[in-house]
Amino acid sequence: MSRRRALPFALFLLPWLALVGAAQTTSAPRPYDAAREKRLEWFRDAKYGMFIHWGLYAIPAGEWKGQRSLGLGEWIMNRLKVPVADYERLAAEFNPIKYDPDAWVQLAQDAGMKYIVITSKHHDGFAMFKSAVSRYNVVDATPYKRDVLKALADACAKRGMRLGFYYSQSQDWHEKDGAGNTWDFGPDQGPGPESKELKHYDAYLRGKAEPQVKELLTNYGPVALIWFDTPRMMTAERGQRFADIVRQTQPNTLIDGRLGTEGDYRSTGDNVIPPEASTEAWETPATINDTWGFRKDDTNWKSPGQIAFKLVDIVSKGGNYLLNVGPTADGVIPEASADVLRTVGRWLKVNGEAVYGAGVSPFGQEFGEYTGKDAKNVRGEKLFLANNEWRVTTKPGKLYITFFAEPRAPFEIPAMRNKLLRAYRLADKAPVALKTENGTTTFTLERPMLDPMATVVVVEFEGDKVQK
Ligand code: JFZ
Repeated sequence: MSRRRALPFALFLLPWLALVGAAQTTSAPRPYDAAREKRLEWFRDAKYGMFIHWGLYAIPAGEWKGQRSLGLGEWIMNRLKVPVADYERLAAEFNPIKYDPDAWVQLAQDAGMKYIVITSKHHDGFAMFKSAVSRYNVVDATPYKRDVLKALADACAKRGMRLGFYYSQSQDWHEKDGAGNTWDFGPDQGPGPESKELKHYDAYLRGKAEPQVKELLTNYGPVALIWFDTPRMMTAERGQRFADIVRQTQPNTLIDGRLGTEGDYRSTGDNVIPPEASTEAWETPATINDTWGFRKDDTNWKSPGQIAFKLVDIVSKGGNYLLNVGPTADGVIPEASADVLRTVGRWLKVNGEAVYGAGVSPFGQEFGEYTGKDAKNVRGEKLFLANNEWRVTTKPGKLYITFFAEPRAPFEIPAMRNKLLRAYRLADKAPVALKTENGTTTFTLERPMLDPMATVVVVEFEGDKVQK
């Protein structure tokens, strides 16, 4: 990215870097690494993935012994300070008889998603796979007795879907030496700037987290990526131990941006879409409602139009969209969320050329701007007023202009020096007339718009890249 663009992007990244506590403290472009670029090739083209948060927390689904727990469904153990001895008993109830991994993969494909990332072990410490280092896993501790990740890996292999695993490397509320469980095992660290570690954190890392990551990379075929998270107390040295396990076991497996040491791509804050484009690989993890793990009271599903906009917005800024679903304890992805995904999938079937493998916007004015007033957003940052009416993605010799609102005036193509050749609607190839006057080219999109949710106009130009 250009220097002019790099600064706002860097400022934007700082707050979430602080939150994540990652070792990365700057978003300065990293030195070119040919091996990393090679690993990232599929990821950069894929653009759209399915995140799945599934675990024991789907049983309480936001309510513990009649008490509603606010916030993220998968955090219920922490929010209500449920003792390990009580929470553990959920395992004896976990019996997802409706689980159909083929149906999940089919849904991801119908949705137009190109990879799946599923929680293998969330902060609650429960492994959704057979593990030799902890009996607290889906095979050894539940009546279901089957390895749900293995079944998903097989379904993915059969259908040509890439599969990655979320693994909470740092927080493990089930283990006395893991990070995070202060209610059973006391604080992780002492007070003051020294914040001396009070647990045998390395014993947990070496005894459970590292061997389990090794198991994931050994027993489930090719692993597209490992999605580490919340790197508490993850020093560079500890992070590197995980990175070494990944590289030594499966050299092509990607590492996300929340390991605690440099990964292959950057992860933004949850549901955060940056205001500017970046050519570095990045991903926004996002919820389809307001929780990751299933909550029975959360049906605040984003609409297909909102999701289509976020996807194109992200792609036009160079990122990937990892959109989450939260299956029930029975093993069902809530039908209302599946419907939303399939609607976006139908749009992608017709308009996917503007998304998969597409490059960033050569312009940027369409993203919006910071307000000149003193307004702040809910994160306390200077308010960015996003413009959500249209976005631009690119391929050699082509601009894809996606309209999320119907243009009611001739649309001005932002200034560029390349000769413009022709324009047409992507969905039906209907020609769109270009009109050039005083060096400005406009077109008028027929009303009503072909697809009121989002209509793409392709503008072909001379040369591969936009010259400004
Ligand atoms: C983490 C988890 O704690 C959460 O349960 C979920 O799995 C989510 C995908 O990741 O939560 C985070 C991590 C980082 C940020 C926000 C929430 N962040 O950087 O803004």
